[in-house]
Amino acid sequence: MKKIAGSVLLIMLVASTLPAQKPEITVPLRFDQYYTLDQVYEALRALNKAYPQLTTLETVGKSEEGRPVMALTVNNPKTGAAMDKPGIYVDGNMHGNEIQGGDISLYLLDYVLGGYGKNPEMTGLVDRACLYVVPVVNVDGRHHFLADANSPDSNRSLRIPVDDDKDGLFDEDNADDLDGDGNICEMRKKDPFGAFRTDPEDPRLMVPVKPGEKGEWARLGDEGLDNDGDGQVNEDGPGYVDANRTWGFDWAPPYVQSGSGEYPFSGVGVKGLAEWTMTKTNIAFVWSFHNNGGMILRGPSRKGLGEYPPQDVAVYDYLGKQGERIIPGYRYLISWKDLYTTYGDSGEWATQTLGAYFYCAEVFQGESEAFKGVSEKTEPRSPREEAVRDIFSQGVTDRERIKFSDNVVQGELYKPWKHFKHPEYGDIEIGGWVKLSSRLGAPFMIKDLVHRNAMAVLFTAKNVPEVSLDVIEVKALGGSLYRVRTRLSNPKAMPTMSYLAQKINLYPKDMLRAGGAGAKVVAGGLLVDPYRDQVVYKKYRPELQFLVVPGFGKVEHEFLVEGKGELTVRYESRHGGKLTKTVKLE
Ligand SMILES: [Ca+2]
Ligand SMILES: [Ca+2]
Ligand SMILES: [Ca+2]
Ligand SMILES: [Ca+2]
Ligand SMILES: [Zn+2]
Repeated sequence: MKKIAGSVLLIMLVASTLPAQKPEITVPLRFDQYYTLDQVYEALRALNKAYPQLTTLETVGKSEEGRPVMALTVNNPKTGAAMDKPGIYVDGNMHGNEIQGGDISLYLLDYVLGGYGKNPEMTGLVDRACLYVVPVVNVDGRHHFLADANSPDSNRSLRIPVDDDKDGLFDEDNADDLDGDGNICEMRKKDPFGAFRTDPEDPRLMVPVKPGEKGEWARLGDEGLDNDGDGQVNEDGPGYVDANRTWGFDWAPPYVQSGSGEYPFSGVGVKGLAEWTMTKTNIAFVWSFHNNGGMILRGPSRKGLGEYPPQDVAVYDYLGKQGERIIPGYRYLISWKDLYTTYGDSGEWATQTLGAYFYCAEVFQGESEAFKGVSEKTEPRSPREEAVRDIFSQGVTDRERIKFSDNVVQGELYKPWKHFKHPEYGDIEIGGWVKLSSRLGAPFMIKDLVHRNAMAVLFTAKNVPEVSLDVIEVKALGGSLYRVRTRLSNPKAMPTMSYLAQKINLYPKDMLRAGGAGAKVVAGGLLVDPYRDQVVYKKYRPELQFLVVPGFGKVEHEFLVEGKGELTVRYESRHGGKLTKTVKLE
């Protein structure tokens, strides 16, 4: 007895000297598990603490349940103010269950900041551009998805009560975790008239009965009870206001677009985020991360909005095709055409009101859970067929996925069917895919997913405009008259203003001003042909020229200046930054 008591005491002493149960989050971050919401906050604080000169951490809004929506801005103030540089904005987890975007955002931050001063590509990017990252938009959603019992598809909404079945009660009948395992799985009941029978290949799966075949199982839907006794089971869960259908451009009421909310920006966290984003007029490119299907989607989000100008499509195509190479298996597609129509989504809002380019990435593909050897691969179908079947993991059968679960993650993705005494249905079975499955890759696959998606972001980030201003000629024309020619060039894919923003006249174009204390611009205009000295002169105020610097291109101007001394040429652009050059008139 004495000896046992002594060893217990020793264990207690050792335990008390061990570090606290909750490990502190340290930089560099790890990506071997999905971060909980609290860990996302902790990781952002850790990044801010590790790189205080390069980062600003802000709360841009508060959710329905009072949780902060946080943004980390990466900018090097030594090379200029954030607003004077092209901006790249990244967000994730707008849908509560689509958590990977949070982890991709953290990875991107960790990678860029960790590479600063070590990797010349990252140093160069941070020094010339500004990165806005909001890892988790639907903060309540991420919290509840991971903390509560859910299925892979549940808990998408903002926490705004909505009476889905219009019975006067709000959110009165959510799914119920009957067996208390933290997952909302599926219910089934033995029934010779059921529409399903046991899969002869794998008895855990079911296949539909063919005409004339005897049934075996009735599928009863998500695990749960009729909480309000209205005869329906799980008919009114939390919400539903969809954070990605409530933005203020091309919004439509719920009878047109389900989940849009009672009015645009009815979610307080999303509204706060939108207000903050609207002040960041330097944002040239926006990425929003969702799951799933392995897609890089561009707009328009609705056919009726019309195709974007061809020069913008060329930018999207160039970046999107590179994205397909960086993330093998992903497809660059058009959202309304290849997926579905949406109203009031964040992408069209960013495109049409911020004048940014936009991609929505639907990360994770069912193919990554295929269970086939090289020699078992079927011939690829046409790209269009491949694209369609891949959406929502249709490319891999449940027979393959369950073998993947069995053999690659030792059964962790699927709960075998187990008997349960249901108060309404009687003897039933509960089983099926668990919460962290289906749309969410197993933890061992997280690193590959977050890395490749972050690298696709970086390719676009490196292609925001990088404008140089050069005075290419100062020529004395006799008397006190000088001919001054300037060149604005941009070796990157994106122009300094999208062609859509130009088309809809969204905001003033870039400005180029020339002037000096003793010098007056008497004529000025676009140099359309430097070889033949062809200039299109601007009639009024020739000292101020409006222009756009195209991607992979240049724009040249000519000023006729009268006077002496110095001439200063200043360039100012929302997406192209600010530049100044001074020359002597001689
Ligand atoms: Ca209701
Ligand atoms: Ca509801
Ligand atoms: Ca009910
Ligand atoms: Ca229920
Ligand atoms: Zn989504």
